[in-house]
Amino acid sequence: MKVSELKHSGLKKWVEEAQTLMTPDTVEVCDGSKAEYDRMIQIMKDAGLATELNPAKKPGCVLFRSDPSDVARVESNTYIASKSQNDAGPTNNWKDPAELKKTMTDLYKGCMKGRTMYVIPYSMGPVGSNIAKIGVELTDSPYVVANMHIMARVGTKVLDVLGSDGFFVPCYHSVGKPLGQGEKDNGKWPCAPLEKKYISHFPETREIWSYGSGYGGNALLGKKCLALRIASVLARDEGWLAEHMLILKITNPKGDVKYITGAFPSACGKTNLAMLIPTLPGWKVETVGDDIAWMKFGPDGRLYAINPEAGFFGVAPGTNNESNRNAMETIKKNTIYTNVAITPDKDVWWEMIGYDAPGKLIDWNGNEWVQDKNNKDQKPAAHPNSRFTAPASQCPAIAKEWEDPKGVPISAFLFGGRRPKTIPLVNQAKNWIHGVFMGSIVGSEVTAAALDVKAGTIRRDPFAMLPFCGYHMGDYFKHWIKIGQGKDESKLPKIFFVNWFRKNDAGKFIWPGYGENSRVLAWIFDRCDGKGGAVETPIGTLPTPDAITRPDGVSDADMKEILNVDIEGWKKEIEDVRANHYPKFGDKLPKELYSELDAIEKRLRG
Ligand code: OXD
Ligand code: MN
Repeated sequence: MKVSELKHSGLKKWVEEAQTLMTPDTVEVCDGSKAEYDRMIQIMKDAGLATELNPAKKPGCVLFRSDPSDVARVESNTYIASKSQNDAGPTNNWKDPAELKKTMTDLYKGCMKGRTMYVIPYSMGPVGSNIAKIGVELTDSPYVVANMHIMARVGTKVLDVLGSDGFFVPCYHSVGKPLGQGEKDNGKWPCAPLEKKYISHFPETREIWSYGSGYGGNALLGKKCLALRIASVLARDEGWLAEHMLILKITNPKGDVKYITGAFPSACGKTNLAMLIPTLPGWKVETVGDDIAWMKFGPDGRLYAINPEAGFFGVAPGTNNESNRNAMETIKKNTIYTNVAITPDKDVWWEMIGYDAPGKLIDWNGNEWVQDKNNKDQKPAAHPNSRFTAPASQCPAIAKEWEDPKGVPISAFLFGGRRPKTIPLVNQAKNWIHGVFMGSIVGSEVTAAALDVKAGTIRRDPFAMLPFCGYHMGDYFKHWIKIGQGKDESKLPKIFFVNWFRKNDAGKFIWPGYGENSRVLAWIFDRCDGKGGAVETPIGTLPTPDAITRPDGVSDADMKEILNVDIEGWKKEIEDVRANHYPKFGDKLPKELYSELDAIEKRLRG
């Protein structure tokens, strides 16, 4: 389809203006077809950017290597440009929208020279669902087009729903590397240097402008930019929730079904939990989503969730048949790999894939790499934030309801993070507001998903939304409190804090995690029906010592330790929240949360 054929006059005008500004050689409106996807991959093979993997082992799969400077989300260059700085809040990078647009307009001038501008109409959520939202991304990256084909619903069917005057979120994206006369990428991933990367959000006008990066959340604008940062603002204004949460379906041995969502900071195993294979006999877990949940109240007063995405953009290292067999099955075909290593027979390999590197690999930088297990300092073959992009429909555990436009009714919210000490295996909130308090203090040991945070330290990441909330976090907490106000609490999801990552004094994980987490999910399932052995403690409702069955290797003493209320540790936790965490949100921090803090402290003092 040509731009002139676009039926939506606002869309047509916006695309034409962008064309004048960015001066691409050609413009293409994406139809979302398989032929289009294949053509994008071919263009990138021809440009030396995509390598076809062994069709006997990984049919329909390709590998990309990004520029070493463009390997993760850049939070330092991510902006919330609301009119007032106070609306973005102290935890977002703020810029004045008019100034930022001026700076970026200068960058966008002529930025697509020598390239094609692709117009990608996309739907976050099943096409036509009343929970779904439409975005249109303009990009000069065929890599982005191909990834968007997998991660969202794209093309003509979205334009049909948009009609001649529907609402869409306009999204600009350019890799920021115009080509001179006759110049080609020649196998070099195009992007701009760090100081020219901008991932900008304009919450009042619902716009996204991204420049200079071709990687993940910086460039696939439906995911973090639309489905979280812009959607969080829409959700606040319209009374719903846009959350950084997985959605799973769990069935007990009697065949009763519940749906659970969970918020965990990046790199805490959300994808693994969403695809968990229970070790508990008779239980079944199926996947609805692994990263984002949009939730609205249904006519029955319950919260219904949809997964706005259509694919998984998962971290490869650590994914193996033990940690996530369903993911390993999902990514056997039709998958885009980025920054993993490649074996001599053109299969993929990464750290902790479950077997040794077979021979001489090519690492994510394109260099020869031979595994040296004696060298603890050997650089990894796959980048720690290397990824797979795979269609959700290929997941063997995908729930049949995953595309239900109504969404699925949620019984429980989980919050969690990597916490080696203090935080017990599982802890149920006493009520909604206590649960909001739990969400507000989520923290985790930092790993590699973001480029610019130091590994190894504990970063508080309330609701796992700190990098993804499009407005002031204090107002966000208020929104969560409001969602529960005046509601029948029996219909609201029950809230739980979980921690699979407790370590003993030798630094070893006490709880085996993965499939064994089904034991904890089973307790949560029963608690939603008011069952399951439970004791009231100063920090919340904990399982009785025998309420959760022991996996192999977990002794009674271990269990006691991870279900213990560490009074001294909690006093420190409370002190840290009061002194260092809550003050970050200034006077917008809801007083209800300080009251919760006071109440827990009082209970801890006994
Ligand atoms: C992700 C994240 O999902 O960083 O990639 O949270
Ligand atoms: Mn995420």
